[in-house]
Amino acid sequence: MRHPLVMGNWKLNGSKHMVNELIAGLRHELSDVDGCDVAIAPPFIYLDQAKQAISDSHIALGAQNVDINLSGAFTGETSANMLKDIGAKYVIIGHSERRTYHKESDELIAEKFAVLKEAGLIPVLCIGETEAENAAGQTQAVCARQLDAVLKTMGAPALKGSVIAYEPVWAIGTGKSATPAQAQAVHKFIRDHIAKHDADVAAKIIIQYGGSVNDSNAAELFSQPDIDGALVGGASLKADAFAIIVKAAA
Ligand code: G2H
Repeated sequence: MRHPLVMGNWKLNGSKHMVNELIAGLRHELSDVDGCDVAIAPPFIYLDQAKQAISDSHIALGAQNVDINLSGAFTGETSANMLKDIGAKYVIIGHSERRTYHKESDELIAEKFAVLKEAGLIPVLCIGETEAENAAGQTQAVCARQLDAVLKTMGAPALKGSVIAYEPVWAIGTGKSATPAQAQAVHKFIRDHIAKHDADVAAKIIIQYGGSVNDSNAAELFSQPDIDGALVGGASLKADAFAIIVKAAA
């Protein structure tokens, strides 16, 4: 039985005031939630503040990115060891916004996956097709290619304990979520693809859905057999909406 994970990806949003307010709201709303792992991924600059604010709660800390280097002359970057040091548990990699705006390749993302595993952090590997790729019937091929970049360099055992987030790019921040049936079909494809390499890893790996998840559509998405929680963007910025999503997964 897989334990779902609902994670808030705050993206480029927040302030010192908002971090404290939102986390106080989450602590209040989620105090009695059991049966679902919960995490938040604030911007780097607020990670330490957030870590203090979630202390003694069951909310875990995530980060939104990592560099492949551990130290040295890499201006503006943050290493896996630094994230570990600050108390992060999860790190999002391969988000389509980084693939698009920062030109991150499948190969670079596989390197990020490797440094996170080495540091003992849990990668949340985002994969998913664009609208054009979807229209061209390439959804499975794109997801397979993005997964294979990690599988080829690391092997299937490296996926053990990691998290996959299927995020169709056309559904991100658009208010146009994939339907539960659409998402389920791709989640099943992802699990079957991993099973070709390692059936046990495939059966146990958490595959989140991401893309316009909100308090109205979460429950139906989570009712699908291969959807194990969500990576939530916009709706993670409001404690009440995020709590409804978490409770729908629990
Ligand atoms: C997809 C998601 C969070 P949103 O990027 O990763 O964002 O829920 O705003 O579509």
